[in-house]
Amino acid sequence: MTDLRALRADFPILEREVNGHQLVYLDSAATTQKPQSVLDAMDDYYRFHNANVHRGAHTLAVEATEMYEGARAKVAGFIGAETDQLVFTRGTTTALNYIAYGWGLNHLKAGDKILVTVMEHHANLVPWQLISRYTGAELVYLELNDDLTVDVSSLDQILTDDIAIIAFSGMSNVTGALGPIDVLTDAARSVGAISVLDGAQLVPHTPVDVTELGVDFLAFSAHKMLGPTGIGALWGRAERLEEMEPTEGGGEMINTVDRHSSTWAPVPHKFEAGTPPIAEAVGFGAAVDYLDAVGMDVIAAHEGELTAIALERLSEIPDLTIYGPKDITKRGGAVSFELGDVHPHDIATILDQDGIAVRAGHHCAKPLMKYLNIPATARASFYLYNVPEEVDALVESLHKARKLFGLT
Ligand code: C6P
Repeated sequence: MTDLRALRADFPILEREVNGHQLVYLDSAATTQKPQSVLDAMDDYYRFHNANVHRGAHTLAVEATEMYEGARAKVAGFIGAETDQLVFTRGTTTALNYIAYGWGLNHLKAGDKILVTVMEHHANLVPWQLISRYTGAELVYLELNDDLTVDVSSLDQILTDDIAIIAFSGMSNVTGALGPIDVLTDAARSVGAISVLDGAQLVPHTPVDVTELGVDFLAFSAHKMLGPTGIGALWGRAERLEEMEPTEGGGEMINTVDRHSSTWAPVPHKFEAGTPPIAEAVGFGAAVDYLDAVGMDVIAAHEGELTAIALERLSEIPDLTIYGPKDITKRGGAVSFELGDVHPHDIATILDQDGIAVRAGHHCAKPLMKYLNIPATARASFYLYNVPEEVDALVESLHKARKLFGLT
């Protein structure tokens, strides 16, 4: 398998112990660990260049602005985008809210429909529910196939001119199922709707080029791709960003301000009101540098191999149910499971005693949990720094949990 083992030395936290065991970090879908280069970039910014951006003529202000705008160019380049089509946001959630409020509120009307899928994260559902309330638009759903991929067989009946937005995830944070990106972007185009891709779990794990994707908007978070929390990105087609209203007003985002009205700075600045997260942007830039140096193809292949091993080893454990596609070509590396009738929170607690970090809960995907008729799952998720021995540790600990809970 693609051996990225040497990279582990770049991640200081992987050396620590938890509960007397070497940390086994299998919660990268929640947030990823950070390499030294990201920590150093942010530290260097604060130590030597800290100033506010776009405002001052002094040397530090110029350097800070160059670092902030340089980070924008790096992140845009990472997804094949033009630099001025990349808006820094607080994360995926904020980016999706910007689209919902900035585009949806100004373009939707009663009778319009917003098409989503049952596997969406709340970040790609609740903003649309709010906008539906304000505009009278209606939320409609695509259901799932038996393997928990999105069922697009009913698209022909659902697709009408009333569909104004199709908003969907590139990869489910619960089941790992990949979204039918091509089918849904083609569908959107065929009825004149806009397409919105939640890339929170896609962009960190596979090469993404917006010039090939065909979507109108893409949202993603730095912290899920080796970068810091508090920053993410909204990419949009130039004409869509022009059509979109700013959802926050304040400093930095204006062209002129009179007593009763204002005009906006050009995109992307019209969406970045106030002092932005400058150190975080610098860290985001360092994170995409790191990912680029490893190669997104290499990362995708590594995770695919690791996920295949995990699926095979986990399915050997009696009483264990995996929720998600078994076909590795239809999925990424978020693996949700249940062990008998043991509550997933208890599973996570037992695993933690062995130093293994997994997430348990509804994963902010309650409609999906309801669809699966379960309250929660335990979830292991992988990234470039994970190795097969960590899958072994997970499997061994789950066998222990079975015994502890009297599953024979
Ligand atoms: N999922 C998880 O453990 P933010 O919080 O804004 O960075 O990302 C929100 C988000 C949006 N879409 C998908 C598919 C996601 O997985 C997430 C975040 C984390 O699964 C926290 S719930």
